[in-house]
Amino acid sequence: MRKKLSIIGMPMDLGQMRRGVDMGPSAMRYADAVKRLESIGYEVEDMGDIHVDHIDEERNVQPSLRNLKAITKAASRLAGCVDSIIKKGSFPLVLGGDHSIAIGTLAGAAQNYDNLGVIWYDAHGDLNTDETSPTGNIHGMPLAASLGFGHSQLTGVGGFHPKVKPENVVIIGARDLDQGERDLIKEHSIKVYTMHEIDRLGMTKVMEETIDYLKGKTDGVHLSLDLDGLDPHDAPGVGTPVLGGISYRESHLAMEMLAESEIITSAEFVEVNPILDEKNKTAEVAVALMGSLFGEKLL
Ligand code: B3U
Ligand code: MN
Ligand code: MN
Repeated sequence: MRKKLSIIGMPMDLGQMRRGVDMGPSAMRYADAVKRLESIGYEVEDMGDIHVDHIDEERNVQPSLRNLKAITKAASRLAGCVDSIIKKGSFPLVLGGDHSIAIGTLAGAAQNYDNLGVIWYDAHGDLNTDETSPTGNIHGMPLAASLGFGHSQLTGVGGFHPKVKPENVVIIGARDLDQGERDLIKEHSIKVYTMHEIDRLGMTKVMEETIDYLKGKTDGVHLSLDLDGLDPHDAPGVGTPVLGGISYRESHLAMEMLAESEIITSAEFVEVNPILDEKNKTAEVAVALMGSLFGEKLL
C-alpha cells in the first residue's frame, strides 16, 4: 500500500508584521509540491487551507500578544485537522504561514504521542513569551507555548499542555536569540545546535547526534522548518532574514538523513513570503527540501 500524505495550507500572517506570508501555501503549491511528493510514490491528498481571519477583532487589546484571538482560533482549527490526519493513518504536512501556526500543528500532533520530539530548524528560538518578547509578535513564541510557557491562551490550544518536553526538543540553525530565550534554554537544558556547532561539527554530525538524541526516547518527531533557518542567499523570501545561515546543500543533507532515519511523523514548512521572494525561489527551495525529507533519490 502506498504511504499517505495530507497537505494542509495555513495562510497565516498575523503572527508578525510583514504581510504576504499568508501566500506561502499558494507559493509552495505553485512550486509543484503535490506533484513532487506523488512522484516519490506517496498518495497525496491536498486538503486545502484552514480558515484564518483576515483581521483580529481584538487587535488593539494586547500589544504584547498581537492578534492573539485570531491566531488561537486558527491554531485550534489546525490542531483538529492535524489530529484527524494522524488518526486516519496519514502523514500531516502543513504549509505556512508564519511560524505561529506551529502552536496548532503541535497541539494536533501531540495528542497522538506520549513523547513527541521536535526538531526546530530556525534562525530563531521562537522561545519568547509575552513577558520576554521584544516585539509582541506571536511567531516568536510558538516553541515556548508548546513547552507550556507563556500566555494560557497560547499554551492551552487543544485543551492540554505541555505538548512537548524540553528534553525532546532540538533546535538547529539558531543565530538570533533574545535574552529571555537564552535564559529559558539554559534553565531547561534545551539542546541547541547554533551556527557555531554546525560550522564546527558539520551537518552530518549534527544530524547524527540529533537523530540519536531523539530516537530512543520519543514515539514521534515533528519537523518544524522555518525557511529563515537557511541563509538568506538561498532563501530570500522570508520576513526576518538573518545572515550566516544553513546552506541549501546542508539543508538537503539534513532532510536526507531524516528520511533515512524514518523518525519524522509530521512536518511543517513556514515563513515563505512570496512578496519578499525572488521569483518564488524560497517556495521552490521549500519544495525541493520536502523532496529530500520524503525520500526522493537521484539514483
Ligand atoms: N526573536 C524576535 C524575532 C523573531 C522571532 N522569530 C522571527 N523573528 N522570525 C521576536 O520577535 O520574538
Ligand atoms: Mn521561526
Ligand atoms: Mn525564524
